[in-house]
Amino acid sequence: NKSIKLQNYNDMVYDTTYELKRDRLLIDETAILGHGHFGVVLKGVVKDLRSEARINVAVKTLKTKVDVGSLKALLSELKILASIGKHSNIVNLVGACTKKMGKGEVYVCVEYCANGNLQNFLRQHRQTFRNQLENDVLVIETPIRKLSSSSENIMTIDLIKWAWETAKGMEFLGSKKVIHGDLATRNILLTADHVAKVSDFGLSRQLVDYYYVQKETGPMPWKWMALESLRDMKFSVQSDIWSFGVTLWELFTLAEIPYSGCCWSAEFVETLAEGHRLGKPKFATSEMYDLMRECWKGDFSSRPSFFAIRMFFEDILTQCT
Ligand code: ACK
Repeated sequence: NKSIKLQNYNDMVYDTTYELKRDRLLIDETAILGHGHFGVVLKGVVKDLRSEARINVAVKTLKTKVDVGSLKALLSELKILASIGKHSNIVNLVGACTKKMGKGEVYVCVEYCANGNLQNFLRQHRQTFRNQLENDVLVIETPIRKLSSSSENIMTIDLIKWAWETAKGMEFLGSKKVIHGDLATRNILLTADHVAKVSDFGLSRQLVDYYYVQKETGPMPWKWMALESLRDMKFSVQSDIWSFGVTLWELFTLAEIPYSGCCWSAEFVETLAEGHRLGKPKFATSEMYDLMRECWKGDFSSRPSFFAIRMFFEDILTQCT
């Protein structure tokens, strides 16, 4: 009988070096970036104490001050972000206002990612996408590059770069024993330079033990969830690998809806258990599709690691440069 210890947000100490005095944060109340798990995400600017530099941030706020569940979730995200340190492929914490605020009021400021979420970005660039696959072989005449503007055409090489960057972010999270729990292209953000960063740690947990069992049943991203998560609500780094596989599938279909037309049902879980999986994306090689299928293995211990996935894409990129 495995005892599952979940590092509770209450046990985790928030690193107060991240605490921002409220007057260092200027919030643009009119600039709503979007709606998150717990509330509105607003655009803001944080003034650096020493250099007087101004950093663009996304400010996460709560829907209502009385919603204890959302407050807990936002504090949990804050504490995880503050404890794991920074990585170039995660949306890093800039600071937070938690003290001397109204009751139940918190502002969590994270790096601003000017190009929004990857799902929207892919959909917006579908029409002008340049497929670089010919008979299942990548034909790359342009080496890895920086997109010069957001209106530029995207190509297969860009999808590969975003897959690699996401894998690096997830490898980092895994090394900190953090499971994301909601990995999907909607939760990957693109910076002004089109670097992919893993975002939205609202459902994430820091593991003490091997896996955790979800107790509360809220809305679940079931199309991205591993078989063992759907059946037994078990989450682990390996269940994040499954979700990564679905995220790859989204990338290489330019953000089609997985299992389109399918509704949540017990039969859905049954068909997965019987071995039914998403089909090969139009813009992926057979090798990439094989990798996705590895991520969706029923036996979670047979799935590849984020290290192996990162290396898979790194190898392709080094061959292209
Ligand atoms: O792609 P979007 O319109 O931009 O949808 C989401 C929405 O808020 C809910 O999460 C936006 N958002 C969240 N975090 C950030 C960020 N760090 N930078 C820019 N936009 C953000 C996001």
